[in-house]
Amino acid sequence: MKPPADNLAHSNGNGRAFDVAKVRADFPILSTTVYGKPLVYLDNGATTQKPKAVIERIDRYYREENANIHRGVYRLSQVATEAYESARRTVQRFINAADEREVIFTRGTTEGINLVASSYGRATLKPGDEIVVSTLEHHSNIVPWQIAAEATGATIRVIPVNDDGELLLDEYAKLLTPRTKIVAVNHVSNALGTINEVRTISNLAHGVGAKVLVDGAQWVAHFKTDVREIGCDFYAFSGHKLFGPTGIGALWGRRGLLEAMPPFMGGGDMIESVTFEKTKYAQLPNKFEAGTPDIAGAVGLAAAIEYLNGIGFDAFHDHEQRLLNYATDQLRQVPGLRVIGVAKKKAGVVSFVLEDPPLSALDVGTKLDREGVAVRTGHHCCQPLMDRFKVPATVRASFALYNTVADVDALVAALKKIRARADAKPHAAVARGGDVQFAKASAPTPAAAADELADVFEMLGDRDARNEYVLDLAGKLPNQFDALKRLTSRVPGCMSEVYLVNRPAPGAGGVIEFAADANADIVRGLIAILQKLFSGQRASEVLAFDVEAFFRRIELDQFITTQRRNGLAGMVQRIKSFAADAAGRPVSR
Ligand code: 7TS
Repeated sequence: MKPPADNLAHSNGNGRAFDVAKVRADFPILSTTVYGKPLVYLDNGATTQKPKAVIERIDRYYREENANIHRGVYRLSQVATEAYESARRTVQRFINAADEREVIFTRGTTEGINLVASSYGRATLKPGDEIVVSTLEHHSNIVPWQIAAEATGATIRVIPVNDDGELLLDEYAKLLTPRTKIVAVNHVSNALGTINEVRTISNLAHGVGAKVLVDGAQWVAHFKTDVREIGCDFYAFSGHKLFGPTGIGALWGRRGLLEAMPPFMGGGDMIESVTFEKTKYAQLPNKFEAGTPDIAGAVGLAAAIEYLNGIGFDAFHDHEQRLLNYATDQLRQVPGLRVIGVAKKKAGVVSFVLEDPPLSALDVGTKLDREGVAVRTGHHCCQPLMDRFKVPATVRASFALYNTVADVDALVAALKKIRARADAKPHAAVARGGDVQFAKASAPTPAAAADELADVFEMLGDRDARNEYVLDLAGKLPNQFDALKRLTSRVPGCMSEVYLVNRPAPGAGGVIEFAADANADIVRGLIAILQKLFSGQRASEVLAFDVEAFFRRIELDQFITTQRRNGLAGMVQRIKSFAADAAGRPVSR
């Protein structure tokens, strides 16, 4: 496929020229470098970058307009109030809401959904009622409903997807009955990019009297939003995925519904009068905005919307679709790459895995980072969807209006390089069937092993050198993933697959050994570190060793994320439990 010429100004077919270079110049971060390489930012699904117009507007707000709102009689408070309320009207127009009072400022999509699940859900749901969500949902459109269901006795039903990642609307129609009270679906799937038929979904739900919440987190930055045209009852989105600041978002709801709903949170600014006998709540929208809101955030969000309006959605729609098609086509040229989610209607998101032989998403993401390419790896807060596609994680590139063909080329070139290097690398000995290799002691005690490791870390000094060392340890760990997978269950808490078995060391009383493997190199390196510390050591010493203190000592948090730490904690827990059994003691946590 010939690369589309989107680095140059071109007409989008609607007669409006879209000049991506000009747009890029509005975003200061896009001209920065990482590891000396130009930043290729392809994680817009997680958050978008901010144009100068937004950064400068927030700056101006704090320099010239800051005061608390809705309460001061003085001039500055009136200026701040007007900036905040004018932002509400900007959002109202942006989503074509009928009334500005229908726009509630929230911290983001998550809070908007929680507001509805908690207030509307708990006030209306009864035992036997049903909430319909889809397989494509982000955890933030699943868990709040589970909490509401638990509190009320309602149950959750799930719309299935086909192998392309499209919702099965026939199956959805069959789920709808008079018991259905709420349908909650996203407009665009963050993990796969599928665009959902929210208008049809709303119509069908209304046919059985259910209310509909649409999670617009991944839609609003890419397509025009019209809540009245969709016909839903609630619509939630986040400012930070729309080129605005973090910590601000909006929930739109039909006025009648919002008026009937109880408050979500209590506090200042949401009341009309308070006595110890009876408190009267304020009118919309204040009823749902307890406490001092993120005023600067709302002002920044309005600046982001105005910035986008200045460009026009029509102007960059074709650009994003062209990038999506080009990326999908180019990525398929990478050996062993499989795209997950090939819906007919998609936003600019490509999720993929590398197979034959598999490379873990985590390792691919880490290596892409070294090339300056920022992508998201993991389950994308969509674990049920990952289960549906039988993958633990994917690598996801997600585009915004400022991305270019050159960004796609950089991603694809880096992936080809990663693939070629992995294929060329000799693998450590592979254990078969029963002959799992257990590690012997690396030092007389865990404390002595810890001192040795700490010395190496100190000598290596910087984060990069330490990272290399951990990857080097990974390279030396025997490759026994399949054998261990057959022997034992997965260690919980880790995004990559980790298998770990313990045994009493043959011959030596009270000594334990363990073997483990994972499908991500960095995790294999961590396994090697744990083996150096604990394998071949006395169970009582393993139990007594303060592993958290050791992790702090080697500053492990410098190069491992919280999620990897959860996995590490899962491994430590399994080793310590076994040591406790071997020593005949309860495990202390
Ligand atoms: N709904 C969808 C569809 C999302 O993609 C996200 C965030 C949320 C809700 C939650 O938004 P928040 O602003 O309240 O956090 N999605 C992602 C993502 O795909 N990668 O990081 C965050």
